[in-house]
Amino acid sequence: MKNKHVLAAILGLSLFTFTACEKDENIEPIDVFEEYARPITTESNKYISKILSYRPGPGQYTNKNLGDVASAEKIVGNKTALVSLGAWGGSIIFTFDHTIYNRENDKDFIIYGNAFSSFSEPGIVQVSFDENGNGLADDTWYEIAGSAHTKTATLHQYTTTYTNPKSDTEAVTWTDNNGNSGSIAAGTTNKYPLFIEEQDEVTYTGTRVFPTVNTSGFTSTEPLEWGYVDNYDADYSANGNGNAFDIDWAVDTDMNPVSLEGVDFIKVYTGAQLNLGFLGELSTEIKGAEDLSIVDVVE
Ligand SMILES: [Ca+2]
Ligand SMILES: [Ca+2]
Ligand SMILES: [Ca+2]
Ligand SMILES: [Ca+2]
Repeated sequence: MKNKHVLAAILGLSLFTFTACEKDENIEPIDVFEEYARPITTESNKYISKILSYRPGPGQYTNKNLGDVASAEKIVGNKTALVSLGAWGGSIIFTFDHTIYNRENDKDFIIYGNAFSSFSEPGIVQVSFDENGNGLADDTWYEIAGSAHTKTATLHQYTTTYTNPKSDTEAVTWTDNNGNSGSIAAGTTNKYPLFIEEQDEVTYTGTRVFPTVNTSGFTSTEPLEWGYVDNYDADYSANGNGNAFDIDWAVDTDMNPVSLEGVDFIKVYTGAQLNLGFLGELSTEIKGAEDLSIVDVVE
């Protein structure tokens, strides 16, 4: 190194260029996945280990049982609790005690909901790898593009702003980035999430899908084909009403597929904005989540 410095002083820029090239050849690029993936061990648990964020939309359960922070915490470590995400855009972010590995040609995790054959409330999934290794979900998010993501009615880069009525008896009103507006029907308590930081209004961002609703007779909602939470799937109806996801379904913001070796963080948000009359607003529920990639390592 010392000699290089002396030579650099003599030869100037041309040698600087030479040493720069030499440097590039000698330094191996960091394999971010190898560096920061949290391995699966015999001690690893297949269920959620921690809730990182719970920011529901307004809703009939919001601020109450099924819609408060305590309810969110209960989905840790099992698949039989229940938390509601409220109206469109309301979300939860959770992690596991290890990285979920992307299994080749196989699904990688299940999220459990409470859908049944005539009633689905599709939630949209996003995944993220802890690429800066700081344990925080502050990395790039990729959305799981389910069957409805390519439908023409689906709204991408969609935002909705909810306003806190600061009243127990007034509806929560909303406006979106398409110039539409609406409200979450009033009840006897304020339906705006009263435990999030934003207490005047909050803006949620994501994709909005449009499940088919039948209002003749008993109100029912049809499941989307595949790729959503709380969305009836006959294959899993006997197994806690889960929906299984393949990390290979993840896309970037331009809907281009991305290649991820594994994910650390999963976000789920309510994917539809629908008033279902006496049933209240459509809201995604989650009972827990389970890593499937763990079976490759731990029997
Ligand atoms: Ca996979
Ligand atoms: Ca991070
Ligand atoms: Ca619901
Ligand atoms: Ca539900």
